[in-house]
Amino acid sequence: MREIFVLQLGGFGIKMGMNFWEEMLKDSDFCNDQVIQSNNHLLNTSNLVYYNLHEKKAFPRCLQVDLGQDLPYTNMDFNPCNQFSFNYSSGNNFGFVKNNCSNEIIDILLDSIRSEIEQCDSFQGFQIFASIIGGTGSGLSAILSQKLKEEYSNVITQCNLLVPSIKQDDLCVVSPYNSSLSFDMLMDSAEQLIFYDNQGLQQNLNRLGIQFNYDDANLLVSQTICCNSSPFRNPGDINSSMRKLSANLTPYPDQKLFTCSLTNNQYSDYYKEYLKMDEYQIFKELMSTDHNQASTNYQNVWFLAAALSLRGEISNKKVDLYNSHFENFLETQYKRSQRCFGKKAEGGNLFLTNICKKKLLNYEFMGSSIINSSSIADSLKNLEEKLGKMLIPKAYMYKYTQEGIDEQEFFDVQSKLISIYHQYKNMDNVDVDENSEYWE
Ligand SMILES: Nc1nc2c(ncn2[C@@H]2O[C@H](COP(=O)(O)OP(=O)(O)OP(=O)(O)O)[C@@H](O)[C@H]2O)c(=O)[nH]1
Ligand SMILES: [Mg+2]
Repeated sequence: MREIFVLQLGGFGIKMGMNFWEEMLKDSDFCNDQVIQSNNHLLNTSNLVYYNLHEKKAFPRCLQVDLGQDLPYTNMDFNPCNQFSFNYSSGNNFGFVKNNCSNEIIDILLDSIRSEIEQCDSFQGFQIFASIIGGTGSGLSAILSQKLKEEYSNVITQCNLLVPSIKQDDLCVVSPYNSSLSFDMLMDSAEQLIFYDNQGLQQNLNRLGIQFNYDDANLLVSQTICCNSSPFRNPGDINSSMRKLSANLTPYPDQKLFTCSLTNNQYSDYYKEYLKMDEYQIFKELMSTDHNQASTNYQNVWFLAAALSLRGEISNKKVDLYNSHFENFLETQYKRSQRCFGKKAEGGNLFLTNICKKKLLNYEFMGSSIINSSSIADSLKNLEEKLGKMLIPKAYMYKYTQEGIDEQEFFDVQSKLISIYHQYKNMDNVDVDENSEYWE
């Protein structure tokens, strides 16, 4: 058993996480309102990664925290000991959360996490769901990730983060401050940072003929996380784990920023279309900009590594076959890797592909990807530019300095964003024969 513990932090983290658990339930063999007769019963189920036994009920293994408001109603049962709402208003301010939550509240949360982890058999890591646009999600994810790193240094922390969109403005005027300060701490403490943004999610929904709304956007993200983590829960060709994912996706320590795509979803019209798809199309979708759930562009970028999680009756032979469809593209990417890693990558090196034969509901095929590409430079540049614009007049900065954040911190974070941006961009400049239009 390799358990994972989920932390749902702030408004987005909690709402999207609720969808995630509903998806997980569809993918599991028993419901959480079923009374568990014995530990043996639980041991025989495949959900152990996500469920624990408490008062004869199996609950999602998670912590849900919002500072300012009550948690939303849901049909599912969660362990009440792991649900927290406090009478604070963060004022959309990362600084307020960092200053006011450091001791008292964080200790309560850590106790709760500790008691869950103690019950685990072979704990493998944390998944954090949060938006780093507002105050609560940005502050709590950063502080908790740092504390967890100190206490559980040998496990993996994967952060699924809603970040500011590139072209759309956020509802929160101070989002550049919150996102940058949180990003800085997460870079030091977490192993995987996966970016989603509402512009990217809107693009996906519009493609399916759906107007953007939070419920559908959250469903899309939750299904993607569910599919991406299915190799950890189900038997597959490679015995996957969060650590294996990290090892394969992260060639250099700072290059741990990822984007995600999903091929299929619950919308029936689209599903019918999807039935006609073959492996070639699945693969193409997983690598195409219009399926990217962040608003970064895959054209003319370098794919450092990708993990594909495929579900359904897909054979290894077919996977090899679709690799051969993309010979030109792969050849370009391989040449890049030869320049950058001193070693020419081969199919298996670039793509960590996991096939899980167990279907999810009635979906014949579905697949998701986690991609480490230099496209993420778009998102970093966006963040740095928005931060830079606010730093010149130092707008709203007093609200953060009042909470104990030093002015210099903002400028240090800006330098860090620029430095990581250049690391990705420099890789793009490796001179190889381009086959840039291939995916679009
Ligand atoms: N896709 C999606 N985006 C959301 C949702 N809720 C909020 N957002 C976006 O995320 C940003 C941050 O919102 P929250 O997650 O509510 O913020 P928070 O972490 O609770 O932080 P504060 O309320 O500022 O303390 C908002 O400005 C919205 O742009 C949601 O359910 N789905
Ligand atoms: Mg909130």
